[in-house]
Amino acid sequence: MEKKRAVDEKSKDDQLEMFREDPEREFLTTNQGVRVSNTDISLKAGERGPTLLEDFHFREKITHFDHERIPERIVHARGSGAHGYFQVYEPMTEYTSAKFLQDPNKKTPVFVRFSTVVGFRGSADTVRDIRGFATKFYTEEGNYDLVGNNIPVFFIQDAIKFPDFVHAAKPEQDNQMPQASTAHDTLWDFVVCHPETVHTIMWLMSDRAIPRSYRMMQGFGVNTYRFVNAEGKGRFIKFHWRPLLGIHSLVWDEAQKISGKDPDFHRRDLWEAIEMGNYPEYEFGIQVIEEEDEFRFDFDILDATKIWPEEEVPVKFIGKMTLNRNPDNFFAETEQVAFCVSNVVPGIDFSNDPLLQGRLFSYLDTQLIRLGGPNFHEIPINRPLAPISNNQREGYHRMTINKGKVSYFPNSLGENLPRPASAEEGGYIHYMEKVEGKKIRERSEKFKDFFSQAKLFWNSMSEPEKKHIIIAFHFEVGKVIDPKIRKAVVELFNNVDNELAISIARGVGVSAPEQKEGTQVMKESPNVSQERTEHTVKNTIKTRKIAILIADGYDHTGVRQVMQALNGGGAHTDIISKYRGMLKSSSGEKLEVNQNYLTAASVMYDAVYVPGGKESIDTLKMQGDAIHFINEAFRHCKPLGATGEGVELLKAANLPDIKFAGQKSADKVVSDKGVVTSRNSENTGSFNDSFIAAIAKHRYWDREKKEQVPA
Ligand code: HDE
Repeated sequence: MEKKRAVDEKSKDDQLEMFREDPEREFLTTNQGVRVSNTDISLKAGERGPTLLEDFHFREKITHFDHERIPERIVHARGSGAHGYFQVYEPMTEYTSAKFLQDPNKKTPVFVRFSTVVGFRGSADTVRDIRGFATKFYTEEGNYDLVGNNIPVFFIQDAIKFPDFVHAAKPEQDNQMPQASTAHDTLWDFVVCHPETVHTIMWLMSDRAIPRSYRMMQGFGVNTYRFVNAEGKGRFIKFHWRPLLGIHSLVWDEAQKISGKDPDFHRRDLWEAIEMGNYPEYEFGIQVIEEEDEFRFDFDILDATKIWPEEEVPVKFIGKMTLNRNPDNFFAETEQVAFCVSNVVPGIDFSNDPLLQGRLFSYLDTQLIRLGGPNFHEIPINRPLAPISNNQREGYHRMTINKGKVSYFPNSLGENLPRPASAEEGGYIHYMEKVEGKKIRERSEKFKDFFSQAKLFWNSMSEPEKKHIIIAFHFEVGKVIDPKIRKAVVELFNNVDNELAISIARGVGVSAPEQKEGTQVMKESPNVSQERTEHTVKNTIKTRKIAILIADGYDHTGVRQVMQALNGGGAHTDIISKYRGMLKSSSGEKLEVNQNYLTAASVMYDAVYVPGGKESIDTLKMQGDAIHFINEAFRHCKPLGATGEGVELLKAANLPDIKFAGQKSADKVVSDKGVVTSRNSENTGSFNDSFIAAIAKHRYWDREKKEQVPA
């Protein structure tokens, strides 16, 4: 039995250490510890004879292999995890008694799992989907799981609809298509049958659903929870995470291409960032509504299809989470981690949000089948740091050897222990909310307003974001085969905005709908927009990936200067050329190529730089792959930089409507819609500053107006 331990940043790691196996044992053995003399040839009756049943090593090896898989999660099957810690900024005593939210010096260990929702375990990372953002806090009072998403609202209002929704969203039941995509008839049939989905569908069609990185997306608890302080005062709470690197997304064409080039794009990005010491950080925020204000809003605060607009209920940031360690073993940790919404600690409680109420049942239940029985809390990644003491016994794969005779309460044979704890002793006391009512299958009236917040969302988008939403509809609904569903989608979204509906209609072969009475809503909430929100930053290039295109005869001084500046700002640079190996500069130095045109593509980078060197540029100009690299990055609105003769390569790519640095004023740096050029390839100082500022902005949406770029 594990003893009580102090909870600090290292304590989960220490606990896991007891279960880690050193792979460098000298001899191969069976699971019984018997040394194996041959693991390559099975025991046979003669060189060409049949295999013998008595070959226990063969049977054990094959049997174990045959049973290696466990069922994947019904939703959120595809995921990636990381360890880290959480620290509160100041004591939250006024709001909650939760101990991990009191002491700013305390580092509470966490394990986070990010995921997509619809795709199978082996599906691509960059599909259009909501992302899961689930956090397990190993607090001194027991495990607290905050199982959130990167979009603050949900498709349905009542958990009883979840199986219907997921059946409609998953591949269709007759042919198991399409994989990891909502662009098909059953999903959109579900949508048109359920107007409550409209608000979340707006978010799903937005750039939120194609994040650049797990490290650059927000997280939301979605459901309404409760904080309860030591005096027993309760308040309604919504949880938020905001990434310190800013909130950034891919563009749709890019996301689709990455699915082929690197289906592990987000998993790799998270893994590599942590390996390199670029630890992802997120601030933890709360929105608070006092109990007496429960009915003050024009939405029901228990409705998970609604946000609490930040203009009405501001977010207070109360702490920070840092992810600083990759798992040792994907299966043992990321696959076997079991998040349960019902895992709460004293000071955190639930609300009557009907989606949350259903979730409280579902998560524990699903682990029973997925992890094979009621003892999954003993799996190392799920073990709390707080000691466990109760009378639960036996079941599949029980690890704990409970000593003594007594496994019941009350008892006289075992000093009546373990006994329930009072509130003062840390016992969990459920919030004493007064509840009364008739047993009915009904929702409150405000739940029936399906469109106001969808309109609020649409009104709050910047122009480029609106355009992306329309393109998303063109793709998703464009793939729907049944014309009556496409028409019904247009009619449904005509309740949100007539211009939106007309734009959708144009792309999906449906006639434009008339303006509906009373659908104009003027309200905005800029924080729902990724471009307008105060929660993003656009002043850092930390951890961005920059591709540098070169060939033999490149200008060495220029490359080194620019690389130094980019790396100095925390960005990662890769040298890309036709072949891997070494390249020779015009002055004889050498540089190693990290990727070739087949192993890399512009979609895997945030920006592209082309240094000078006449011979290098003459070669690149003749390479379609190099020109394509530039065109594609331009089309995806990424910053491009070029110095010296490098400018000629950008010119050769026929980028529409872009001003370049001219031959005559060598020192002048020209920056136009994220394309930064300078004819000076020896002294790149002011070029570096402009290029870094351009990369920090991430994307130049203005360029989307030029659709003639062939990439
Ligand atoms: Fe989940 N959800 N969900 N969900 N969910 C699961 O639990 C469920 C909902 C979320 O990385 C399952 O362990 C119901 C909202 C995440 O392991 C399952 C409803 C939100 C993860 C389940 C919802 C989420 C899950 C499947 C009511 C955002 C992955 C495997 C409609 C707040 C956790 C599992 C991980 C996983 C049920 C809705 C987030 C079946 C019934 C809303 C991040 O129990």
